[in-house]
Amino acid sequence: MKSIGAAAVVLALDDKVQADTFERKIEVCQRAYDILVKKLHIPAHDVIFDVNVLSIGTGITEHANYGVDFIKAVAWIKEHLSGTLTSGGISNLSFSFRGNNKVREAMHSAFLYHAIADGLDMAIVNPSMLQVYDEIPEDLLKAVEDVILNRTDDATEMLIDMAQNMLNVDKEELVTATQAEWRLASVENRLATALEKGTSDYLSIDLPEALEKFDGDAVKIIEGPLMNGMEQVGKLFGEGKMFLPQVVKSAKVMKNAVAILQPEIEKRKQTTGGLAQPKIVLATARGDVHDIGKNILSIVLNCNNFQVIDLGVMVSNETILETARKEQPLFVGISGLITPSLKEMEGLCALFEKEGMQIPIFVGGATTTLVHTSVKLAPLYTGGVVYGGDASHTSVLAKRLQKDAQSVLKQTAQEQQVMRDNYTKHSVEVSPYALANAQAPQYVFEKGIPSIEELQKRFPKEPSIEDVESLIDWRMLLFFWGFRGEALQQMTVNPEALKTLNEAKATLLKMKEDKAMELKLCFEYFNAHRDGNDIVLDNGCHLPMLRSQNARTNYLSLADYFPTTGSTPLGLFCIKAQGTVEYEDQSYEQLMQHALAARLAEATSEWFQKMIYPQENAIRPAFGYASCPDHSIKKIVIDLLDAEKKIGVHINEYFSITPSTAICGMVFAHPDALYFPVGKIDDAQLADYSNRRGLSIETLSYLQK
Ligand code: B12
Repeated sequence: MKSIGAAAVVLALDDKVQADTFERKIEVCQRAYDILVKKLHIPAHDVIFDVNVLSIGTGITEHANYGVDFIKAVAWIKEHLSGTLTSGGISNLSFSFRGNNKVREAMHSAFLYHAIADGLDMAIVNPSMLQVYDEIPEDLLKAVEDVILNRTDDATEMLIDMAQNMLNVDKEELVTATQAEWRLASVENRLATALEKGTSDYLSIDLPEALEKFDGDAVKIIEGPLMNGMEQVGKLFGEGKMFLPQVVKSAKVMKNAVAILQPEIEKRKQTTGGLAQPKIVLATARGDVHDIGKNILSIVLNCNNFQVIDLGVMVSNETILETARKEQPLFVGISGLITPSLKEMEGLCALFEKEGMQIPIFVGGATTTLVHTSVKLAPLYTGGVVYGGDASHTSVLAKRLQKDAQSVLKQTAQEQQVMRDNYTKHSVEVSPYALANAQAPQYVFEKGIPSIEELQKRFPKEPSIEDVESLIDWRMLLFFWGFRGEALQQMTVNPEALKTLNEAKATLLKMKEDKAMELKLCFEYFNAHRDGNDIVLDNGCHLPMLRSQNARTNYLSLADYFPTTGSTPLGLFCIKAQGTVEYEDQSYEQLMQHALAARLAEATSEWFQKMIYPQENAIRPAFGYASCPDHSIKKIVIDLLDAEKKIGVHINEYFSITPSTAICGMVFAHPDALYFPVGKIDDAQLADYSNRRGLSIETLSYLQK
C-alpha cells in the first residue's frame, strides 16, 4: 500500500461483527489506528475510517441511536486519531424509507449537515438524493432530525406517519403541490422567493399583480419585496449558506424584474425621483485587464441594493477621481490581480490625499492583502483605505459603512496600526545583493537533458479540449466561484458545489460540441546559457532574472538552471483560451465561460509541459509568478514568439495580456529545478535589474512592493 502511495478505507468491523455503537466504533478504529499508523507507519492522512452509517427509523429500539453514534464517532476520531479522515455511505441511513425519496433526501441532507459540522471529510452519496438543507420544509426537517439525533422516543413513529401521509398524496400532486406551494404565497413573498430560487419564470405574472397592489409604484416593489428577496440572498451568501453561482442567478432575476418595471419607473421618475440607492464606484487599476473579480463584486453589491458605477478595466486614477467628485459615492473600489496594480493603488491614495478628498477607498483583487493595505496604502490617505477581501465580506463592510462610516473607518485605522506595528517588528531583513550573488548555488549540467531536436520530436500538435480536459483543476474552478474551506474540500458532498461542478462540466461538453472555445498555443525552443543573472538565448536575446536575497530560498535565481558554458534548451510559450460565445455581461453563463477558459489555459500549460517533458524534472514559471515576479518579461517573449499575430493576444504598455485568460511563460528541465519565491529585493538589485532589463527603476519599482 505504502509503496504505491495508496490510501486505506478502514471499515469499522472486526472479528466480532460490524461496529454499531459509539463504543464499538471507536474501539475498532483505535485498534486499526494502532496497527496502521503506529505500527506500520502509514501516514495518518492515508487512513480513511468508514464508521458505518446504519439504517435508522426502522422501529427497532437498538437502532434509534445509530445516527448519533456515527456522528459522535466521527467527532471522536477527528479529535483522538489525529490526521486520519472519515467517510460514510449515506444512503444506508434511510433504507427503511425506500420509495419515499423526499424523506430520504431530507434525511441525507440533514445527516450530512450535522456530520460535516462534526468533522466528516467525505461521503458516498447519490447527488440527486440530496436537498438544500435550508430548503427542507420545516416540519419534515424537524421530523428527520428527531430521528437522526434520537431526540424523542416517538420520533420514528412520527416520521413514518409523515412519510405515509406524503406518500398518500399522489406523486404528481405531490410534485406540483410542493413546487406550487410557494406560488400560493402573497405576491410579495412570491417575488422574494423567485429571487432566492433564481427563477424568472413567473415575473411576467407576479409583477403586474404587484403593480396593481402597489398602485403602480414600481419603486416600492423594488425597494420592498424584491430588495427583501435580495437581502435574504445577500444574508445567506454572507453566512455561507448560499454560494456565488446562486447569487449570480438571483442577480439576473433582479435585473430581469427591474427591466420589466423600468417603464413604470421612468413614468414616475418625474414625480417621485428614482431608486434611493447609495452609489459605489468600481474600477480595475490602470494597466490591469482582469475584470472578473470586480464584476463578481459588482453583482454582489448590486444584490445588496447599491448602485454600482463600473468604470471597467485599465482605468486611470484621474478618471476615478473625477467620477468620485461627480457621483459622491459611499466609497470607490479599485481592483487588481497583478502586482503592478498595487503601485497604481498607491498612486490613487496619494492623489485623493492631494485633492483633499474624504471618500473612502476600498481595495481588492488577487494581488491585494490586508498587510499591504495597512503598511503601504493606508498611510497615504487620511480619508480611509479599506481592504475588502472577497465579495461577501466587502458587501457586509459596505452595509456597515452605510450605517456608520466613522466607526468603520476608525476601527479599520486601529486594526491597520496594529498591522503596521507587527509588520515592522517581524519584517524580514534580506541579505545584500552582492552576498546573494556570491552565495548563489552552482548547479552541474550533466547529460540527460533532452536536446532541442529531441524535444521537437515530442511535440507537434495544436491542443484541443479533448487533449487537456483531464488536467482541469476543478477545485480551482470552484475557488473561482467563491467556494472555500469545507465546500471546497468536500466538493463532491456539498450540494451547491456539486451542482456548480455538474453545470461546469455540462457547459464544457456543449463548448466541445459547438466548438465554442478557442485554445491556442505558440511556443519556441532556444538553446540558452547563463550570463550573470541573465538567461541568454542563442539569438542573443537576454531574459534578465531576479535573485532571491533570502538564505532560506538558497539565494536562488531561475538563471542558475542554465550553464555559463555550453547551453540547455529553453521553451518559451504563450497560451490563449477564449470562449467564442457573446453572453450578456456579468451573466452566469459569461462568468462560467470565463472560469472554464481560465481552467483550460492552465490545463493546456500543464499538458504542454507533460508532452515535452514526460519523464524529466521540469518547471514552467509564468512571468509575474513568484520565481520571476517581473511582468515586463512577457513583452520580450510575446514579441519573440510573434504571439500577437500567431494566436491573437495583445500585450499593453503595462504588460497585461488580453484576453485575460492567457498565460505566458517558459519551460525547461533540470534535475534540481523547483519553484521558489524571489521575495523582497533591495535597492542594489533593483538598480542592477533595471539596468539589465532596460526599464526605469520607476517602472519596475513594483518589484519592491
Ligand atoms: C485564475 C488565475 C488565472 C487565470 C485567469 C485570470 C483571470 N483573468 O481571471 C489565468 C490562468 C488565465 C491566469 C493568468 C495569469 N496570471 Co493568474 N491567477 C489566477 C489565480 C489562481 C486566481 C485568480 C482568480 O481568478 N480568482 C477568482 C476571482 C473571482 O477572485 P479575485 O479576482 O480575487 O476577486 C475576488 C476578490 O478579490 C474580491 N475583489 C476583486 N476585486 C475587488 C475590488 C475591491 C475594491 C474589493 C473590495 C474586492 C475585490 O471580490 C472577488 C470575488 O470574491 C491567482 C492566484 C490567487 N489565488 O488569487 C493567480 C494570479 C493572480 N495570477 C498571476 C499571474 C502572474 C498571472 C499571469 C501574468 C501569468 C503569465 N505570465 O501568464 C497571467 C495573466 C496574463 C494576462 N492576462 O495578463 C499572479 C499575480 C502575481 C502578481 N501579484 O502580480 C497570481 C497571484 C498567482 C501567483 N501566485 O503569483 N491567472
